[in-house]
Amino acid sequence: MLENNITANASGSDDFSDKSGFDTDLDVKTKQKSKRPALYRVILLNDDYTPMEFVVYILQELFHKSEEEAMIIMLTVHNQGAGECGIFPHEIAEAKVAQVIAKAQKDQHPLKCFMEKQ
Ligand code: TYC
Repeated sequence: MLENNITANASGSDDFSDKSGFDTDLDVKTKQKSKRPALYRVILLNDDYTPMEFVVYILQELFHKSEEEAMIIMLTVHNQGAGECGIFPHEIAEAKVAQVIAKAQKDQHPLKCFMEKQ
């Protein structure tokens, strides 16, 4: 990611003063910074009620996992309490979490999902 930082300085001591005595010069500095976007893990939590098949379906449908990958992640969450579905930039992670929660609510499952900074 490229970012332009422009700094205007109207209070420096070098020397374009008008008759009023105010400093009228404008220093414009432009620098380019390369920045990686922050990444976020999307985490699923275990519960006692959401059907295993529903979790596998979510992982395939929203996180583009194969059936085998989805099964492994689902069983990891089931056995360990939590597990990662993917790592995304902030906006995408936010959208994935919202989609999981919307689908779970629609089918009245208590499935919980959240994001955390990587
Ligand atoms: N523990 C659930 C069950 O036994 C299955 C499950 C797995 C639920 C993963 C949520 O994120 C989850 N039906």
